[in-house]
Amino acid sequence: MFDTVLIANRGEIARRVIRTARRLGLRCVAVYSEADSAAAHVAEADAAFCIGPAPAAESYLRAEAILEAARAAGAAAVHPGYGFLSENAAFAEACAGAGIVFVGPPAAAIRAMGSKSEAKALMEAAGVPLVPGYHGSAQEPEVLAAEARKVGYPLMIKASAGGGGKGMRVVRQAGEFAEALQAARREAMASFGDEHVLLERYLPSPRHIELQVFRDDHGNAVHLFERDCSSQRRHQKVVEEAPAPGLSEGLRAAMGEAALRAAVAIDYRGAGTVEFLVDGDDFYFMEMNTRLQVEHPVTEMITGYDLVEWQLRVAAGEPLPATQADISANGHAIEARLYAEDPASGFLPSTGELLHLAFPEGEEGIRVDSGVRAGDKVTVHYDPMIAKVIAWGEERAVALRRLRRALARTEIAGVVTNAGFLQAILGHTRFAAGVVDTAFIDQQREALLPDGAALPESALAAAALAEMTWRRRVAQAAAADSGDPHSPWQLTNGWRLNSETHRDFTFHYGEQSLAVRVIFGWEGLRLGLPGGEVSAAVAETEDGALALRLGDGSFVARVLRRGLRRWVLLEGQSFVLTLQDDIQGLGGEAGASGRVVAPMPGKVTAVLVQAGDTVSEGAPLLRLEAMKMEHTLTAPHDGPVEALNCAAGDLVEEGVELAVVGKA
Ligand code: MV4
Repeated sequence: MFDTVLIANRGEIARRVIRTARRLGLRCVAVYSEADSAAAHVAEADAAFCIGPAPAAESYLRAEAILEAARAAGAAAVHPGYGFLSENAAFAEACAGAGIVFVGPPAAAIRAMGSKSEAKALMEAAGVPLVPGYHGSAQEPEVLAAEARKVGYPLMIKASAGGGGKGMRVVRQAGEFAEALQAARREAMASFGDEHVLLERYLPSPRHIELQVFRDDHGNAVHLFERDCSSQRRHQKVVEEAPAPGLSEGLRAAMGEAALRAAVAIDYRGAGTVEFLVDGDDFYFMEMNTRLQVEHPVTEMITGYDLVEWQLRVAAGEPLPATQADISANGHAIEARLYAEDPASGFLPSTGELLHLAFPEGEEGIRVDSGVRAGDKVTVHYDPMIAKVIAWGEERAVALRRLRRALARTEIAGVVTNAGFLQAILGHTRFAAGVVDTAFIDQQREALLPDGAALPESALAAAALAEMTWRRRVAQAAAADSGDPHSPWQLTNGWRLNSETHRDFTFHYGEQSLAVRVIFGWEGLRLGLPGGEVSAAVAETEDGALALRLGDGSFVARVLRRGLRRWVLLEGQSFVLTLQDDIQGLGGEAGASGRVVAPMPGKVTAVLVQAGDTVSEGAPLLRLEAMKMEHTLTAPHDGPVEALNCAAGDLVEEGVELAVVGKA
């Protein structure tokens, strides 16, 4: 085994590889971009090398910089993780050229699977079933049209160099073929620089079932059963599980054998995945991924093996740790991928700082693989996956319940996530019944997408009570500082003033404006909510959450604040509210320094002053459109506008300094 391994990746998979390498006693070397200098994978490594600026093309994709780091660190092996350089044959070759072991298959095996047409020809020769179609080298439109007639309709045109659905076209009838061919070719050329296509009979709603295979240098080859990854959205996997529900033993065995034939045919080494389309009792080779996959934990949970350990052992020339007869599947595992993306706005990635991040720890049958910690930023530079939450159970229904509960106990503030979408998938009757195919998510869009429903009153109440609690704490601290023992803020028994008092808050949620009155009554707190008045109580828990009572119901929520935004975490969901306030009232940051910062990400719609103007306190400086509202940012005090760092039309991040007002 090697002494030192370099992990040519970041985030969740870099941490995952470090975990196993460390357990095996290896020294772990990380590489990182300038944006990742404070990332978890860097902190956890024994040594780390910066390999360039944030864009992946200038850092994680720079083979030369990574090999230089490997040489400098004395690494004997490079683990590429998934994505980035993991399926780059030239990188695998460059590692070999530098005398460093690439933890993955030989370059030739990567190349063999890189072209769909050539892969299909190899698989056909190896006796692996293919979707009937044409994958020849002749590409003249007349030849393809004649082949299309043989395949029959509906059919699919696929870019040979493609993957992930790019350059794919469904053709329903012969009359549409010529035009679809042109379009598919254009797309293939633009995406891959290669206009070669193949034709296949179209399967309207197949399942995506993939086999985990492993092969060593000693002629041993095994499979570790299948994963069902049919729950995909735009070719992005969302939920994966092992084993595939309802798959017959006959089909499972046949697919396992076919996957091994595929691995042997290309003289494969290490971990690989053979993807199949399954249609009833038929299965067809789709493609082979020559790397460890994101969803490998479900296989680990049902087999009990550590696949990263297997990868490292095989790369070091050791034989596979188990034979096919040793390997059995135990129970069921389901994985859900938590992404920083907003289902309500077409799944746009959501960037920002993770203000709070907590996963259920140490629960039976639960595993969480995450690449980030609270305080880290989700940026536009990398994949927005926050974590994989994986649950195991003796029975599928148990794994499913455990996963749903684990997601409900996951708390994420600072970015919008797909947690609600995941719960909707996992809670769908078809998912529970285990009859999901690749058309499921599209077909069930309506049922799975958030309906933009009203904010739960409990979330609004939590926001108001958190605000009250926070302001009281600030005021108490101020009173304590002032040393006035008679200040009402010194009272520790609540708010016993001479008469009932109240405090009004207005929050914005989407398009809605919601008023809440917190009433400090003789008999205790009451809340005036849109639905009426209700008695209330609030206490802080040890870990900073709020234990709340509303009428007869009790619940726990957590409220995080950033500028005027409030993240209310409740039952695994997060609600983003904006407190209506005069923005200069935010004071804190702006007040003393004269800095005027964006209280939330948004668009500057107007700049009302010029640098050098003299303004007085409260004078409007800029307008910012954010969270669907327009805010006026005002001068924190009298003085000259010393800096103006934005122009109308600019998109600004939260916390960015927009202007500075100097002292008069
Ligand atoms: C297909 C198909 C139906 N018939 N091929 C999509 C990604 C690419 N790697 C293969 N894909 C498909 N190929 C034939 N002949 C349907 C899909 C497909 C799909 C496959 C797996 C998982 C999700 C999918 C979603 C839409 C379409």
